[in-house]
Amino acid sequence: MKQTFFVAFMIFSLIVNAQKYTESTPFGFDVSRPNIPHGKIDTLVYHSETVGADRKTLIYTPPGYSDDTKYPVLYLLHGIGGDEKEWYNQGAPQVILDNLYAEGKLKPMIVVLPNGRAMVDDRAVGNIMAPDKVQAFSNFELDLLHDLIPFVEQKYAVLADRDHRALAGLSMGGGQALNFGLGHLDTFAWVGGFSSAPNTKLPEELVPDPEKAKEQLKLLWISCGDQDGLIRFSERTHTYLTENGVPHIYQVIPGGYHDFKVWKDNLYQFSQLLFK
Ligand code: FER
Repeated sequence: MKQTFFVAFMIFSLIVNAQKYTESTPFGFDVSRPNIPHGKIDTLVYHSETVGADRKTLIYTPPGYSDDTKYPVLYLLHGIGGDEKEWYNQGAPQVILDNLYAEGKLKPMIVVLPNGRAMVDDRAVGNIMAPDKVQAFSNFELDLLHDLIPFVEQKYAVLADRDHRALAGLSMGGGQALNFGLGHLDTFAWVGGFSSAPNTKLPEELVPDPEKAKEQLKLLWISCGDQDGLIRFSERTHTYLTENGVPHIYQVIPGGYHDFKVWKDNLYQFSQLLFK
């Protein structure tokens, strides 16, 4: 009898693990394929009234981008040690997304990779934890809403409404995405926090009106590696959302640390859900 239970348990485990496996990223998802169409990464400069300076942003346009079509936009934010090039240098978003387009798995979208440290010297140098630098991640809210989004929307062929705007980020950028996205549901309908940092507002401040959030959100994605020392910030948000009946995806990545393995996996999965 014991043996029967053991065998049944083993079969059950295999099925559960197989499902987990198929959910995660397939081999080669982040390896550049030469024989498929490629999108384009450009560095642009916009004037920020908020900061009082010209600021850089990277922008990825999808393969076959044309001014004759209007595109939705994902704003994708970096972490405390990064800048507008962090995703590009370490996360290969252009490779991951090119590959997804080649497989027909992605709605065509523009991806904006801003510098989320809204201050005159926005480089990730010196003490990246210095209070003025941490404060600059919070100040980015106004830069994003009043300077960057209007710039993107006059420069590119963009669907300029909440249903076609997504905001996501990693760590400090995850906190920003949850704070600004959930704080401005009239601007963003798609929100994702990857391994969100301690800058994430308390859940009851993030979502003071669960009914409104339920009505307005198209997607709320929260994820974190189970080995990440910051997981409690994702967990407490998830618990509150569950208690208040706000639909969301909560993904805990087994064996996941605070690194780009997790964030690339997140981008791969999150991007496929957008604008559908
Ligand atoms: C902190 C720990 C981590 C913190 C920020 C972080 C502002 C951010 C980490 C990252 O962006 O990777 O105490 O305080």
